Amino acid sequence: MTDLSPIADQLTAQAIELPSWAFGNSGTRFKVYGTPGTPRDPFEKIADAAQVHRFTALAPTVALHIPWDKVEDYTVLRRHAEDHGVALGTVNSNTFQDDDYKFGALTHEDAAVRRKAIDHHLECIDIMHATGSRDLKIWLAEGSNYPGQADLRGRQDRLHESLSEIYARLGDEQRLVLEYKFFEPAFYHTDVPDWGTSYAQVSALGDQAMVCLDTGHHAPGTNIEFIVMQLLRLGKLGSFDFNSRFYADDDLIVGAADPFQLFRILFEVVRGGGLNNPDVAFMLDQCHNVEEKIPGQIRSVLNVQEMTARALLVDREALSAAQQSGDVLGAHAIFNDAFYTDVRPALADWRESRGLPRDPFAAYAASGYQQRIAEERIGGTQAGWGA
Ligand code: LRH
Ligand code: MN
Ligand code: MN
Repeated sequence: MTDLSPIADQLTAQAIELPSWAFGNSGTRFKVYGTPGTPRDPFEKIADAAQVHRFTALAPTVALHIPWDKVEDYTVLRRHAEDHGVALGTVNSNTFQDDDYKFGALTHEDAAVRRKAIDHHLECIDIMHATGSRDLKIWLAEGSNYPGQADLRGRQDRLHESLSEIYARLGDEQRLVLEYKFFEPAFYHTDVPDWGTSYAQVSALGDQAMVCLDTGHHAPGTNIEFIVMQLLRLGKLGSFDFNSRFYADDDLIVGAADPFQLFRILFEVVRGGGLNNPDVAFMLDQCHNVEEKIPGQIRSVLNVQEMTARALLVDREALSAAQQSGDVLGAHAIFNDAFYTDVRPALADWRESRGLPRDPFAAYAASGYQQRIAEERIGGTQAGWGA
């Protein structure tokens, strides 16, 4: 059995933020399948997220998306979360579901549209004060479909102006994280397509602005762990949106498509001092279209934990020695030895020693929670692309 005691403290400190939208119904543009028990409002989404934390102790916070999670009084939502043993986390803005934003929001040619989009972000910051959230996460669905359609340079300049106004409103303890994505919904150019653009924009704002890296937002074949290394090296990796993909922005369970890639990313996190580092938020950004949502999130946080444990098990001293001596295959073998270590039995023991269930899936199933919500909740909301 793998001895986890040397890395137990780091595992215990691990915290992964859940997206509220993972608990609602979602799907593709072809069909959204309803699931019995789907939350009808943000309060129920948070109650469901709390179940993931209850059985894993890995997910103490829940990210909100505004306006999907709009409520009358956010201090009530905050207390509700606390009553369920979790806290509210990152606030995500949304400038991609309004007719006014057809040709952009923060980059729009029309000052009135930019004003509306900036005001939405200022409202998000007000919400963050009420929820106690630190991070405002901005992902922009802005770009163009045809060469010549848009003034690429002008949009970049307007983006800087808009972000500056939002940034100026942040409290001392708050941060702005700017997420990039290489395409979709725009198919020719995107205004924040890559880490370099995000880095350039946030660097121009100041220390409280960081980059958000969504693992599904890169072209196939991109060496994501290299980007992780570079952003950590530059002190600008603010957060992860973890998920996995086979093709594009698939939003599947993290670690499902390419566990080795997740391992390589987490190794660079460990190597670069990003683990248990308050500057780096570990979030999930996933949708569960065909699988059960709460167990889907349990699977996700366990996948991250398992790969974190393996990344922590890399014999870094031996690896450095092999690297320095030019021992190509030796270094590769040391790296892979950790990747191929099955840490699951040891993590079950570790959970038990902390008063947690050895098998969180079995414990959740036995709790009766799923049956209860399926009976009680009629008429759930669609996550994300609807309510
Ligand atoms: C965009 C994105 C972004 C959104 C979320 C719902 O593709 O990754 O983080 O806020 O999806
Ligand atoms: Mn994302
Ligand atoms: Mn995405």
